[in-house]
Amino acid sequence: KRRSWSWQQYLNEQKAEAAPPTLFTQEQSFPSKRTGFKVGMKLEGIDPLHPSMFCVLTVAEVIGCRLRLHIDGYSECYDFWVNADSADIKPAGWCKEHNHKLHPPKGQSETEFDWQDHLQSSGYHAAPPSLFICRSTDCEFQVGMKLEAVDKKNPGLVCVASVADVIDNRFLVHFDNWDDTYDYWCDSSSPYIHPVGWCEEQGRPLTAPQGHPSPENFVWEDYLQETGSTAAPSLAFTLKAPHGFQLNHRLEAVDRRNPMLIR
Ligand code: MLY
Repeated sequence: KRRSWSWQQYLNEQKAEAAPPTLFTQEQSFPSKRTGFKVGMKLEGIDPLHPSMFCVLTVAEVIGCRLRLHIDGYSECYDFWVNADSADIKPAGWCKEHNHKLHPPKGQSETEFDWQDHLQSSGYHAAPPSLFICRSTDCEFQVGMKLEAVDKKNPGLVCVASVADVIDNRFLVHFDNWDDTYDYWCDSSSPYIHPVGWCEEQGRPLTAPQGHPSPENFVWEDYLQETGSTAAPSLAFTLKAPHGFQLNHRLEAVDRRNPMLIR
């Protein structure tokens, strides 16, 4: 008896890959959409006031698909809301696995913090990794690359900036010699970032790094040399975030001429 048609067999025969389910983003309709996150679950995530910092978090409240997150060991006044599909949250253990610094709960040292102990002593559980959205890890920007970026807190300024961190398809813009409170996460399609040389080309002023000996005479070439860094390649700046689909990915699609059929 012939075996019925199967995706797995077909993909093997065609030496093709299934388009990853994560590429089919669901629309989240707030507030009716439910989320699997529950009050008390613990996780890791970006502190919105210090975007360069990953902190130990607890879900404090859930409404629809929105979560109020509490930073362990700190006052409730630092609690913040995210959508459950936020790119800013990661499962417990993510930082260690991806070589990122995890800011421990207040009062604990970085070296002594241990997730197992923390969960055990608090009696809470880690949010299951399946609740977090998998994301494309395509990013042409690398830590240390230089660029010109708008300071979102002073939007009239385009400034000398660096890629300070890369996670999935996003990167952290940091302004040279300023503190991290000006930092922000963006992807390659952000309208706030430009390649080295953009200001000159546009005849606009470029704000030099803080403390630069002669900010009026800032020259990229010299600065790159002094700092031993490279400019982010201009081709890395895109119009639209890359979608992640690749040539030859196989998928199921409605036949438009016969919309009852999914082939
Ligand atoms: N007047 C402000 C401007 C700060 C700009 C910081 N950007 C470049 C990151 C100040 O001096 O604090």
